[in-house]
Amino acid sequence: MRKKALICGNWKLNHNLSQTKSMVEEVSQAIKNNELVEVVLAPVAPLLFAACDLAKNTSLKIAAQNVFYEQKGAFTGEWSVNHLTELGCSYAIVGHSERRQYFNDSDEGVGKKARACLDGNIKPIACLGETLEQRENGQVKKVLTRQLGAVLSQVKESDLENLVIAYEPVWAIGTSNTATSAQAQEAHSILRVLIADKFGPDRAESVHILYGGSVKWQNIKELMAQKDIDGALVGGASLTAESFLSIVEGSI
Ligand code: G2H
Repeated sequence: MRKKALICGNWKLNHNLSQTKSMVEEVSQAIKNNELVEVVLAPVAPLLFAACDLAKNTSLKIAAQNVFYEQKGAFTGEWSVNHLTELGCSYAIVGHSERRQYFNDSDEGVGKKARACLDGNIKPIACLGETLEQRENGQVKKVLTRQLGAVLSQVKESDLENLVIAYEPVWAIGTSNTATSAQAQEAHSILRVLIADKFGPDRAESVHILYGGSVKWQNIKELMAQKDIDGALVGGASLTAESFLSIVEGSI
């Protein structure tokens, strides 16, 4: 049986307090009878408190867009997994390509963030994916192996059902160049096999592997029809309730 689809809206640096509140209310209301999709929204960090408060007692889950791997100490500007747990977050995105590109997130750091999440009952959504140059140089498998290896080195077999991987080819992010469903499936299959090589095929099936990169209502059905695509990480098209909900609907 196919596992429950997971659709996460990554708002990046968008939406103020009132926009966040009204979208959390509208989305949580709209999905209240939907048991087929795990629906997650990731607002900016300062608004997580408000979002978690409004989403509690609903089936909508809230994600942080980032988290640090240390629990406390002299790390100005950071927040820990414990803070996310206290707020009522369920997920944290780690290693998004924008974090890797602009804030120097490293493979090793992403692995440590995933470990910290798993230790604190926050499900990590660990992002990875190749650049256009790497794709054109035939390095997709090599890059995915390196990036996923850094995460899997921190993961135990018992963590797998709480681990989410998001394949986001950098060349498809915010560009309207969605990967074709065949390109996405090929990459997801590489990732599934890498997980199976370490933990066995049955256990590899329990990991959600999301696709991200210009997902919209027009392409979600075809993406979700692929064997190894279990959901989507949605940026631009998650910014209005109407657009995001049409993707949630289309994922079923
Ligand atoms: C990739 C994605 C969300 P978009 O960054 O993580 O954004 O859907 O705008 O390409």
